[in-house]
Amino acid sequence: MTAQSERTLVIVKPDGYRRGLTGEVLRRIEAKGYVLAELKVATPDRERLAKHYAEHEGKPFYQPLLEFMSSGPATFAVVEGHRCIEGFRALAGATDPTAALPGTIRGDLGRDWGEKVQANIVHGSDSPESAEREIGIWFA
Ligand code: DAT
Ligand code: MG
Repeated sequence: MTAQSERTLVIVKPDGYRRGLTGEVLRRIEAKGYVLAELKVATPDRERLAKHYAEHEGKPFYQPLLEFMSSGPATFAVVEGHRCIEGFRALAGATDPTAALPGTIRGDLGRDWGEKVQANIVHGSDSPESAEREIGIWFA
């Protein structure tokens, strides 16, 4: 990692993996000019998901979120590049895939399936502190 660089954790969630959208998401990350530093496929376990989503504990969508996230394989990537945290969040689009703008991953590829949780294809860290914390959870 260069001095100018930054790292973020990207997850192609189980809905994205099941729909065969992993390649499309990774393509957009690379087309933007970011680098894939680490990559793996794994089914997220409840213990690490609880750490990852600790900020949402107690919210109405928390249990459905853990249920959904542990429902099958996901792709984990450490993405690198100057301002990639903000940049990937822009590529991903708004949390609600129905409202997410066309041109974004969630806006182009996601929708509301009427479930209790937003199945919105991707996760991206929201700050340098979150990124290092989350990379530590999934790439320990
Ligand atoms: P983001 O993934 O855009 O950073 P977040 O951190 O607020 O959003 O929430 C984590 C995930 O939880 C999100 O990707 C989908 C789900 N979620 C968030 N808010 C929700 C809501 N109001 N209803 C259902 N699911 C929600
Ligand atoms: Mg978040």
